[in-house]
Amino acid sequence: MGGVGEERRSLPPTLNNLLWRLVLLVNLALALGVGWGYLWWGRQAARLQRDLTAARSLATGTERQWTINGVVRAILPELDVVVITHEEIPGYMTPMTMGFRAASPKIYEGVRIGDAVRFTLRGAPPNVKVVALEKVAS
Ligand SMILES: [Cu+2]
Repeated sequence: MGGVGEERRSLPPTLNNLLWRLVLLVNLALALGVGWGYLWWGRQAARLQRDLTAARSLATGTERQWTINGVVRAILPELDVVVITHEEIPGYMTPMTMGFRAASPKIYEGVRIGDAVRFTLRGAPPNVKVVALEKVAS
């Protein structure tokens, strides 16, 4: 046992302590970085999956359905068209004002221009129709 010799070779207690803290900090930073990376990639993967699903259903013309909010801008009974400013239609359209064909004239009965509505679109894009429409408190 060369007690004296070992003590000389080891680092002074304060420097040793400092190094440990540094190691801990580096480990913590790495752990946080890796954790954040996993979260970020997880979110990216989920988003890609969603986009892929949306793109596939658009490409194959699969029937889909959305229920979204909007405001009625015009009603054209002779065409069975309701012009609506609509919010984003996930995987299909960005927010805009446009005309939608109604599945039947009953759909827009009692609805007035300026009404805030919640409506359901159904069909295989771009052949979608309004199948339900109800006024909401604006
Ligand atoms: Cu649109």
